[in-house]
Amino acid sequence: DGSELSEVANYVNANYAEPDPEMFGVAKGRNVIFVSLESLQNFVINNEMNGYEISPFLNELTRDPDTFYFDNFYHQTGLGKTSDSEFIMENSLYGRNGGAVFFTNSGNTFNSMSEKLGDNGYFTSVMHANNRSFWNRDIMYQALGIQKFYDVESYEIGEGQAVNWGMKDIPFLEQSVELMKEMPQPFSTRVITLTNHHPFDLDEEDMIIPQYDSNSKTLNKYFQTVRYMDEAIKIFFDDLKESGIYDNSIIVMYGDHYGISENHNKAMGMYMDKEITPFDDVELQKVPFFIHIPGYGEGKTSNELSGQMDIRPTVLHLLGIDTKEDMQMGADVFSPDHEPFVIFRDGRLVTENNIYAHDVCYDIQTGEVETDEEACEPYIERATTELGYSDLIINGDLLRFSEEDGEESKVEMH
Ligand code: GP9
Ligand code: MN
Repeated sequence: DGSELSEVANYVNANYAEPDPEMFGVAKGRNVIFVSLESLQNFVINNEMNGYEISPFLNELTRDPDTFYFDNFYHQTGLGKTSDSEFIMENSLYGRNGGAVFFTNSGNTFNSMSEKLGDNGYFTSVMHANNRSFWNRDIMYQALGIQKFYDVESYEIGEGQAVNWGMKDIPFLEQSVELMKEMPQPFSTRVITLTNHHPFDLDEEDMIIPQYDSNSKTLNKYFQTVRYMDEAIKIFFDDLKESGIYDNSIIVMYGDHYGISENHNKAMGMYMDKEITPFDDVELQKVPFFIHIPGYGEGKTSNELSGQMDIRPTVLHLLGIDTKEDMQMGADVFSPDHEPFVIFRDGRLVTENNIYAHDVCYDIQTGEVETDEEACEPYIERATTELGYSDLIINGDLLRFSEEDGEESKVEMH
């Protein structure tokens, strides 16, 4: 009921991080183009495989003055995979423990980033060349107040333009820019890539680098599909520049979740030249996070410990939109008060000094078991509280008590 909501609100308010006035509104009025980078883990960035650069364009971006690159940033998804990442960045709340919140709670009231952008005059959409009902997106997008879903029917998939799960990233992104040209501005859209998806199949002609040579076919092929996606993003930036959309936009890109599961630890161990422990497993959950602001000039690589929960407040603040009243579990990464603390859906956690995984508290510097027995305790308690509050909001549909207009929105299909 309402009293549970105010208990959660107290917790959220206590953790609110005031935006940095230097950053608040630096992208005010611009379009925002989110790019969900399928299965992209951070370990490939600025790294190579048997002498081949894996992600040359993204690597270049890490050194680009118009780009902030976060190299200590974690995905926080659970079983809902891509859909969980969408849920997290829209709401700054955790997905469900046992299943995809996109299926279990699509009837809830939310105060999503898209809805908020819509209230601020933005045209909001998602672009993804898959069936609209996959992950229950068509229904959940209504609850999230997304105005239009450019699903597979918005795209023309020519001969040779599909592989693996569907439309290849290069033609998908090319056609997406064409569709963006028709959008009313300012717009906010989330472009969801697909080619770098398990089992990482590619057509011969799209293999820019060779496969790796471990005992895991999955890992071997992963490097190739990452390389392909990187090429697709490069072309996407060029197309955006050509279209004239680029200068008045910001481009926010994030890895949605891991691509290489623990089942491939032996092969990962060969690649990383060490045995993969539960400690390493946590660090492997880092995904790249980029904020590209054309013309900004003061971007850098940030080592701030952060995660997907932080996307919503960070981006809204860059656009000059306040989030003080919002029920968010994350915080603005640019805020001086941003707390370096990341909680996973399964209860694992990362602090500045420790990683906690499967009942063991590790020293983050050495990867060895932490000698201070109490080091992780307060954070474990915080994690339990925070996950519990997020669940309370979702299970109790508590945000319906804070809805002012109570309007039902309708998502338009292709
Ligand atoms: C499917 C795409 C991939 O539409 O989002 O889903 P995933 O399996 O990564 O959750
Ligand atoms: Mn995915």
